[in-house]
Amino acid sequence: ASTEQPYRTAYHFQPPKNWMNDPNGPLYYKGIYHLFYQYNPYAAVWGNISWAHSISYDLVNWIHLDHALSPEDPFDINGCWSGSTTILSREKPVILYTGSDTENRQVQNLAVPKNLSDPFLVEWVKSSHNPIMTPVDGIDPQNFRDPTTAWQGPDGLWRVLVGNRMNGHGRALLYRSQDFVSWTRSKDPLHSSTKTDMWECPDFYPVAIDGKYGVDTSSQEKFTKHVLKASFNHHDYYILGNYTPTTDNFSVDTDFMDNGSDLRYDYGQFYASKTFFDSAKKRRILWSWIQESENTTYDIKKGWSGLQSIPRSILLSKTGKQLIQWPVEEIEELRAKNVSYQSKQLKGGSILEVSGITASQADVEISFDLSNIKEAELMDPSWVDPQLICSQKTASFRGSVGPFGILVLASEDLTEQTAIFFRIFRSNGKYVVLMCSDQSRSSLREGPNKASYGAFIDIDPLYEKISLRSLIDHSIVESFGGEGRVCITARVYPKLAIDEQAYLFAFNNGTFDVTISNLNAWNMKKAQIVSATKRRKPH
Ligand code: DQQ
Repeated sequence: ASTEQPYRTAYHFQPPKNWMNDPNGPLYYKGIYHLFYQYNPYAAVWGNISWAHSISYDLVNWIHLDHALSPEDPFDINGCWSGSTTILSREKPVILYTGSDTENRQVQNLAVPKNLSDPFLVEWVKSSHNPIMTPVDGIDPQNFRDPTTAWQGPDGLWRVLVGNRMNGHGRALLYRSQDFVSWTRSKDPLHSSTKTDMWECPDFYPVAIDGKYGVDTSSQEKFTKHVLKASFNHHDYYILGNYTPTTDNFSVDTDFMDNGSDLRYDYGQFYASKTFFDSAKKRRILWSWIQESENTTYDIKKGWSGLQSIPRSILLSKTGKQLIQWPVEEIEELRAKNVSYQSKQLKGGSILEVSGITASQADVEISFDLSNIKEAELMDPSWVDPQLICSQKTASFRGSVGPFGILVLASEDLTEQTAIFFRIFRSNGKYVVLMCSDQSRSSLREGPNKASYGAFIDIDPLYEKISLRSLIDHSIVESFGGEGRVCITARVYPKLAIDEQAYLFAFNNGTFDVTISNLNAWNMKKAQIVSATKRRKPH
């Protein structure tokens, strides 16, 4: 960040300039992490979509390479849209992606590395068989895109999903292939829903039951559940179920938009995400596009648009009912100066400044002990929409047990603040914990969208501390409640609280006292993100 560019981040992935959207084909190969992404080489708005390509040894520091795919062939002339990579036998990675063809039809294409002995996989060759899947047999050519990473069944055939819309509803088409070039569509989609619109960027992968490790996409381990993610309605939703590879039957535990079930990777700004299996550390890692919350005119003015989330490792929770996400451990290498408190009482209606670190670029962990939990407010049965409760009961709205949490990217006088906090309610002898990210006072500027985000979090405060971790990086705050049970990402654009003028506080705006059992805050160093492009010419 600089005076002219106060919203550039220090340790989130971003290209030097222009438009970026979906992460594509993330991959670990021969000691190197690869990230491809939807990119406009010419402007800070969507268009001319190419696959930009960057590599890393640690998921923190990155080197930008030449673009892997550019829209220059009849089968992708109107854009090289989203897709995935799959590692075939004998360590051969391939790309499947959507092309928007000469007639603006969506088709699926294949590309392979030009030179497998180049560990950076800089050059990619599009298959002479392209397009390899076309919108035939009644498939809507405008809604046929975003192939997943393929997986291999016990019969040796490869399977892949493609997002699709039929009669206004979302579905994941299933294709099978022996040779990865000729694909046959299965009669039935893997899954579909009448309650959602088009599914963009589907993702389908196993997670271990009661396990500490991620699972390879083609794994046939028994003790797994499968996750199906689809992007629609501006959010990334997922469902859990049991997948039988012999029949390709996916029987779900809960379905999309079922009564009250609204499982999302993130309850803030987070879209078109994609996972991959990291065979080096045996973990599954999630990447996601984090959009701006500002208007396009401002994107053009600042010359860039879009971030990627900090990659998160994903596991199934002990309850088996949801996923747990946590920033990859490598990000902790950037932790520098630390301040910490233990057993600090936070009286009702009080605020505590956490000084001594650069609060615009920080990693904060805090946990709370509640002693007066029985005094929690009664939950009104009509309060079913957590985001709505968070936007009505903002951080400045007094409660009993809560709101307590942190104020980040705050100005010294607190006129600017982004509040991440919890409120506890009582309901039928049980406790309900609400987590909010309140952007309503995040900026004195008029332009940004300041909507609040929120979710209920599966914590029983009688038995557990309430914990929060927030990664703060100039214009993004990624928050993880209850050790990764609820994630909320917000984009904010403070006018005063920039660089050294940003402050961090813990606060309790309930009537009852709470105790900070532990607080740790670190300055974050800047990640090294550099360019090593040969062919790209300046425009
Ligand atoms: N972005 C891509 C599409 C995808 C959408 C185009 C999701 O392939 O459906 O840039 O953000």
